[in-house]
Amino acid sequence: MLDRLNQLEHDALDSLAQVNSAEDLAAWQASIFGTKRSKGELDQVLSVLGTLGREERPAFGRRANEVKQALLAALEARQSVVKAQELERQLQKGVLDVTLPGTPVHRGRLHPSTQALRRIVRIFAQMGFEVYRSPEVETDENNFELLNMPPEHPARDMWDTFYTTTPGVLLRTHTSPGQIRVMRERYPKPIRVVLPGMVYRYEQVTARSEMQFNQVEGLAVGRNITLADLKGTMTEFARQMYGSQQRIRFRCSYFPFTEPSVEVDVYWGLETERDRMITKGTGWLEIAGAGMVHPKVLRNGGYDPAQWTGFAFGMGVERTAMRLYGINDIRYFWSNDLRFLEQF
Ligand code: FA5
Repeated sequence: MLDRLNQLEHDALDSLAQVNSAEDLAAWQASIFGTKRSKGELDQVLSVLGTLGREERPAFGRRANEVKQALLAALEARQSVVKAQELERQLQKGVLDVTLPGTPVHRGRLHPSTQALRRIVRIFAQMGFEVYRSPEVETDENNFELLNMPPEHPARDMWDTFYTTTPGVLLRTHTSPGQIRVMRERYPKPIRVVLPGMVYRYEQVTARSEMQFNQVEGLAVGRNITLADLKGTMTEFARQMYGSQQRIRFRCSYFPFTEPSVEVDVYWGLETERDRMITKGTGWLEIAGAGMVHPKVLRNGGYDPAQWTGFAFGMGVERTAMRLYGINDIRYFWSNDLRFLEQF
């Protein structure tokens, strides 16, 4: 019986030495060790164990184990040889061209609104404005009341508002409530901050208006700040953002929280029907509302209007980006179309 084992080992090692491919290797393994469905040669030899006499069994068992281990070790060694051979063959055939570029990994990038917002903030940072973060979910008090719009004030109609189910809590319609937060925190120091972030309005969406958009609020409070400072700041901003060729204008306007109030427009052009829609037929695109901080608002922030003055502005980030990149429909920003997003 031991002879049969020895013979099996000898023959199996012999045939293994002839194996040169992964398929042949698998076939060899199945023939010796068997598969789920069929017995291998080793099993067949081992099946005689039951027929052996008591004295023969230990020696046979020990030897059978040795043979099994030897064959497994040989299989493993052959596997690495065959693998190396296969790689060598593929290289010879030129199947694997290691100089080919790999599968490209799609890299994300910043959203055009974020890019524009950062650009705006960078320009103001150069002029000494520091970034101040304020929340998107606000109180009615900060968003309206302390900005000189008591309940039932008709000016509230300028901002159609998303209210939450908690009374007195809403999604901010503009970044201006941040003015109150900064003033209350910083009093009695002079202030020069910008407040960037998303705002929400229950509005009809058109080529020039969205339901959600970013604003950058600016606030400067000091001892001798005048409208000339506001004008100079906005003019310098436009020069840095668009270059000195860009025409801008200041138009009289009304906001309950500034006095006097202006609107800042950039020249867009008036050639196509789309230009007419975007600029309301004027050729000018409004990018910001602004003005001198209303005395009541200064007081609500803790600053005595007899001693302090200030200017504020609220700039639309997507509008500003529209002019910068020549985007003629604001709806592209949130429509999540890669053909648009990948251009930035
Ligand atoms: C305001 O929101 C005032 N809080 C601005 C302000 C701040 C005035 C500080 C005075 C002092 P207005 O609603 O006009 O104002 O919006 C300001 C800017 O946001 C607009 O000039 C425009 O650029 C942008 N904007 C307004 N509505 C939309 C909209 N629906 N979609 C996209 N951008 C908008």
